[in-house]
Amino acid sequence: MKIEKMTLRHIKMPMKAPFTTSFGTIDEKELLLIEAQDESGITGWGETVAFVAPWYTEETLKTTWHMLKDFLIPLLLHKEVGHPDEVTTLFAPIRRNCMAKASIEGTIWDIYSQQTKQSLARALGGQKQRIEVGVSVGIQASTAQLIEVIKSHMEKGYKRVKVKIKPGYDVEVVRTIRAELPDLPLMVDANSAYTLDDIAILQQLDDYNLLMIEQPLATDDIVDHATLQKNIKTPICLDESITSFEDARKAIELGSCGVINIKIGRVGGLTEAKRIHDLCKENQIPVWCGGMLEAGIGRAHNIALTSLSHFMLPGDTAGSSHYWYEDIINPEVIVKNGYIDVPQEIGIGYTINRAVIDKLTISKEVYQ
Ligand code: OSB
Ligand code: MG
Repeated sequence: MKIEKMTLRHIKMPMKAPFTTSFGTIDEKELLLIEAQDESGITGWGETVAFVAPWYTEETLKTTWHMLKDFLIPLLLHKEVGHPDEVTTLFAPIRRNCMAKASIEGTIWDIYSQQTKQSLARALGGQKQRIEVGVSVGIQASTAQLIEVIKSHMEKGYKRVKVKIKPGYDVEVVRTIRAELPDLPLMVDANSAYTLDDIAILQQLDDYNLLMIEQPLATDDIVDHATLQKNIKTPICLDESITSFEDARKAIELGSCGVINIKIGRVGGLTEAKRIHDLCKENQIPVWCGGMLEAGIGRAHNIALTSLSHFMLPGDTAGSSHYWYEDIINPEVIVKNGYIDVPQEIGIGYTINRAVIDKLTISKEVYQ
């Protein structure tokens, strides 16, 4: 295929409920959509997951726009691409900027799956017909409110609950949840809010039968996490620290984690995500698909990726209605009894809702 035209749109979506982590609150989501068209008129879509501020990783909406416009789009436009894996080679001269790379690589996987007349899930090698999903709950105003929110998600059938923690909002919160909901499949995510000085607090979390503790220490660390893992029983799940296959290989070698959360944007695309999946499978490190409050296109890519066999734990891919009044795809993503059906249609398996996208668009640029 040859990409002959790319359209970049900046959209802003109101969220049904604000989402609070150890670093702040998001109450609306801004993102870039990339629409790529090949020489035969097939279009593929991608979505950026970087936030407006660099609290999760260093990328932001504006850095992804800059990388796409000034480097990545020029590298891809009018070039012959055989297989989506080749995009990694094409982008090799550009350091990091994983979220920008992933968003554009997604368009190529989408077009490739349409060209080869298969679902995106199948093009990636996915076999599951349906995937298990959980839900990530942000920091709430009170523990009573948190428990109410958790109960409402359990009623909807979600397979596990993740709660955000931060220093001062941790052991006591987990103790209260456990007292009320002893059998809940529960995990916590710190988004890097602790250091090794907090080891005594993190050790106390061992008493509450948590599935895992996600990213307790620094975003770029795998050394201190290895030390921590030797001192706690609960498996550590790395999120921010794993930005590539090489990071995953080293973390596994060092014993820095027992679980890895794979996010397409964080690792630079579906090809790298699949490589990390395969590595973890070989090394018996369970993986699950993380979430970045994606709109429908990113969500569809997450569902396709999660259909790979070693995504053996419920991910953070909740249903569209958990986040959005109106999603940018049709139908929206539906969760039933904690499962999402993996679309079997050609491509991502959802249609793009251009009317909603037009309504949400702040600006747009065309490259050809
Ligand atoms: O750390 O997994 C995270 C949301 C934004 C940024 C980082 C994270 C999250 C979530 C929510 O936990 C996942 C989701 O519902 O998409
Ligand atoms: Mg996380």
